[in-house]
Amino acid sequence: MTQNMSSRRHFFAGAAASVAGLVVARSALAALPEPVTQTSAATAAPRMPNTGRPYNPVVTLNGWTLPWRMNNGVKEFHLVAEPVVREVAPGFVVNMWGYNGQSPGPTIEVVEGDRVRLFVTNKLPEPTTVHWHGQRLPAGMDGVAGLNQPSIPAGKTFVYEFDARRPGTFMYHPHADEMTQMAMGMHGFWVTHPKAKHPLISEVDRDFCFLLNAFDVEPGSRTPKINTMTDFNIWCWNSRIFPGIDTLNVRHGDRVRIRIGNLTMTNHPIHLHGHEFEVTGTDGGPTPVVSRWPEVTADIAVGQMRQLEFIADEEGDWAIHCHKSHHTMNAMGHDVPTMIGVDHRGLVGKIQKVVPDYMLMGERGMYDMKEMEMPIPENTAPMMTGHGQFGPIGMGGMLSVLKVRKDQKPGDYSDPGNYTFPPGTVAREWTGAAPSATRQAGAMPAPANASTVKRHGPGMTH
Ligand SMILES: [Cu+2]
Repeated sequence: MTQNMSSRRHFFAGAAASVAGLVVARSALAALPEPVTQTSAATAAPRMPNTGRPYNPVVTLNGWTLPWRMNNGVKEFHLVAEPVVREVAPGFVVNMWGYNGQSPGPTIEVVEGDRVRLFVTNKLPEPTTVHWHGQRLPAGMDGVAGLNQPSIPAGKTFVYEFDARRPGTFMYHPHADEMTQMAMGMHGFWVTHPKAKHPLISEVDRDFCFLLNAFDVEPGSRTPKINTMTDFNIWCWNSRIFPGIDTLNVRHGDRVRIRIGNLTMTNHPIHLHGHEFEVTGTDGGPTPVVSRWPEVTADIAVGQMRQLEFIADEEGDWAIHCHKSHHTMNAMGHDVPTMIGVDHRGLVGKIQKVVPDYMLMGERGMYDMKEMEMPIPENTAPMMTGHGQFGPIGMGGMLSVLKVRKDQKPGDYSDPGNYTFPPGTVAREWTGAAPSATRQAGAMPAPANASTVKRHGPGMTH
């Protein structure tokens, strides 16, 4: 680990040095729109369009929308690909690559039919490109390095230009050294709003978007491992983890759309509590009405985007999360054995000979850990954390809360705080006589150590 860390340090020291050398000449940038940088990881208010056709803007969870300049009827954006420091959760920052100060990059919002010009300045220590995932455009604008264009060398600015031909939900990301650049956090959201009423695109009261992304950050370090193929440990929405992901705050009765894109290496079944939704669109466009059915979980495969829509007609605080339970956890050592049912008395010393990192935890499940607030290395997210009004929530990663409130004002996206549960509507301890429990006939009697789970060898935690 020491060696890894020092080689990472060298890598980044080198990267920083070469980035410092890449001062883009002012004169060269004179004709470009001034790049806009965001330093905060907070959810920005929706950006109302001040030029061009009107539309109802989206809200990017823990993100923001890039302003544009109108130049002779063309919307001009300026993306800057650069190393960034992203606060993934309070107290946990990660060295990433991104755009305009953040990972993910800013959301780009345009209207169907807009002529769009995107300047991309490369402040990374290596070449990059931008691929505009899902867009109809000339092949030379599609951004695959070598296939569609020469890559953008470090220090250079390229320009992309095309018409936003179809409305929908898209994303952008590099198509040059993808393994490194995507693993480091380079991606962003793109929404093309319809130019007029569209039979398959409903007008919604709230329109949220976020990307699913993942990193492999060794506890105690702050730079992702870029060669990781499947063993990611930081499961993010827009490069944030619970409890760092902002809540989705809506007014009771609102029609809500949530747009989600998956840029990780695995699928994520996104599950919403308390409501049924329909998938009204993909990155391929709005779905035909006859193809829609009610769901409470939508699986979002790698490289896919989904638009979920529903009426928020149940007041309360409702979890929305990935249904893979390892994705609602934060960084954990990978060699933690399953210890449920193990009697620890007098065993810690012996176990530590076999499992050096072993701590006295987990014998009644992992629930203990969320209350223990275990000591953890500096700059590491706790494995599970976050508190609700009834206590610790015991999850991390890909989790947020849909807050549905009658008194949330239209257009107000601020967090209304805890839900006030109507009296008598919360599950509670039963203190009366309990009805006798029925067990399945013929069930085997449980042995004394019934809850012992056999360990299948080191690292068997998945
Ligand atoms: Cu997941």
